Amino acid sequence: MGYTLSQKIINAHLVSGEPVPGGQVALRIDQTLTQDATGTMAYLQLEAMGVKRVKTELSVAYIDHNTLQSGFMNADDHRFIQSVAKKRGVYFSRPGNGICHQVHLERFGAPGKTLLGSDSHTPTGGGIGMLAMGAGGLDVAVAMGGGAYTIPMPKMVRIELTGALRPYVSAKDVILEVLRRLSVKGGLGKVIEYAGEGVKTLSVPERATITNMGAELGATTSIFPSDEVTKAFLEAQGRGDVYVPLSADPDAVYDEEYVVDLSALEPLAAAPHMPDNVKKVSEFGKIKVDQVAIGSCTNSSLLDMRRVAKILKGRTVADSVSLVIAPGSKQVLETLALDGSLAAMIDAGARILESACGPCIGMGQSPCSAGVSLRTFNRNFLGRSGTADAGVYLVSPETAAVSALTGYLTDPRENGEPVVVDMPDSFLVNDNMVIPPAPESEADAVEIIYGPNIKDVPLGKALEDSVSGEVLLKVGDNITTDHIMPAGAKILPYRSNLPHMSNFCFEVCDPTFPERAKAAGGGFIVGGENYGQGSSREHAALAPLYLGVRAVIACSFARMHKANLINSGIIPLTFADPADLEKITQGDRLELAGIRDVISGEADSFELADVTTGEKITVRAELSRRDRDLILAGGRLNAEKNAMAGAREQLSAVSCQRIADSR
Ligand code: MIC
Ligand code: SF4
Repeated sequence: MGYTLSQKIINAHLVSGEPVPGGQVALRIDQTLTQDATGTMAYLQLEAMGVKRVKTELSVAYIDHNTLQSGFMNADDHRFIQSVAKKRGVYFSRPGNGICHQVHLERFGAPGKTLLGSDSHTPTGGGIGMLAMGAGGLDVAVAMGGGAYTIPMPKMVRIELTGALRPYVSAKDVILEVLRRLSVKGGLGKVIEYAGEGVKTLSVPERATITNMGAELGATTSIFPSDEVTKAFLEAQGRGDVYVPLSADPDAVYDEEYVVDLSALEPLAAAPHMPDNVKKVSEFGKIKVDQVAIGSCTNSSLLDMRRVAKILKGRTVADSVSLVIAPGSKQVLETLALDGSLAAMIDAGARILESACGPCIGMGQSPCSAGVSLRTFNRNFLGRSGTADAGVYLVSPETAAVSALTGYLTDPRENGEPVVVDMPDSFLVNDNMVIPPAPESEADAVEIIYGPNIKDVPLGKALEDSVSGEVLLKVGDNITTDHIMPAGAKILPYRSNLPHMSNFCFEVCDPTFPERAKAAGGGFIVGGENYGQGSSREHAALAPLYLGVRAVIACSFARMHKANLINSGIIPLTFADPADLEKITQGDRLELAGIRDVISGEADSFELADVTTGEKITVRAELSRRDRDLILAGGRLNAEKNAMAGAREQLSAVSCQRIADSR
């Protein structure tokens, strides 16, 4: 029996574990990336672990999320990251150089390598045949220190692509179609491999759009083969030397298989407020549009931008529409400036934003009240745009550009003549915005600079014999990390200040949650299916930890959030019978009697007592031995404290220093 493409990469990086269904695999990580919103925490943790120099083949710190810099906080965080990067051996991609995933694909990614990023859209690298996964900052910090990354061995899904896309139908429509079929939880515990004749009709940026939004399927990662198209892309980036051909064996066995006929696809859109709420654009009727936003790590490549420019050229954006465009990288933006595309965009009335995440994470450009915003982004979760009652539709760049001109959600095929753009044989390469680390011999002299906004990483406490408390919040299915720990211009600046940030925990669901949690001295959260889907942000576990949450009981969990809860020492429990969710009401008092013994042992199912109703509910601890040990210790930072050379001493020394500095 042959191997799938991801099984081959997993086998080549296996440190320990059994790569069989139900097993866990610890993988050697070749490359890491961080972005600034998760990076400060990751580097604080790296410092806490006492890692003198990163041990990966390549680690890059990007600044792309918090680039508004309203107030000193973000600028301080960036200076901190830059100083750690220089000292510890990490390349530093300066603000303005672009969105981490776009830049990494262009300048650093390599087929067959493993990449771990503190951002859920790290699987963008699957577009060039990398096994690229998102993780919480602590897991990335451990990988930088040379530690393995452990995941449940994923199931294998093959999506065979046939045919070729027709004009005005785009890679975004491919992944929207996959989301329509599989849903936002359809990829849980799975790797999605693309294969078939249709693959070679797709360029690398198109493949990357598809693997990028595999995050919205909840997949561990998504991957394309590395072939002649990959080779040409890497050569055009001046990096042909990293090319290796890679594909699945013809007799590889998959757990699930699907076929997507590219030639049968039509332009699609995901309606508010979930990326799988997908219909054909032509089926939506006449929806008036207030804002169009083009960019994000999903759709900001040169290919996307040139298509947009061509559609806009010589025309004017509709009176009622605000069109914003953020090209994904300096390379893309500079090329557009030189080839006249930028002029065409500006001339049509587009507002050009810097190469960064920007509106995708609510950093500006929030739509008007009850506004309709068409976005080429990957997430349309409630409130993420910064306007609570706005409706965000996820669309392709072609649909976005044509609709910006008409003022209505428009099937781009109505634009007429197909849009044909060329891709360069060689991209404009200038890495002057990437600062290499100091040589190891000079690293001791580099000072790490902390700002007063940077506070301690909260630490969990060792698990007690029994845990009891109130159900502080009960929520439904598909709760995202944007619900749990929202981002946006108001909150994102406090990513290194958990005491302040936690005041906004669950703001979208119930703004009284933080106060109530503090008053109750902590307790439980109860949720439905796919709890914690979306981003990798460990803040969605650290803020509840700070507020005293001891366990989350849900019908099922998203992979990264479950790992972040475990890393924080919060117990993720599932209902043995999901119908039991109905038996618990917010405010009930729950008790996990003898939980320490349960977690110390092997039992995976036991009873939770609802003291208020007298019900006994069977819950499951679907946890490996390693997970259990982390929870017993009160989280990963605690568990690894020996290896971390006095983590807490260092953290408190650092914080004493910071308190002294801020006085
Ligand atoms: C996102 O798209 O939600 C983010 C912001 O990039 C997050 C990371 C974060 O919260 O900092 C992600 O996707 O992991
Ligand atoms: Fe940035 Fe948006 Fe991509 Fe997240 S999804 S990395 S916020 S562009």
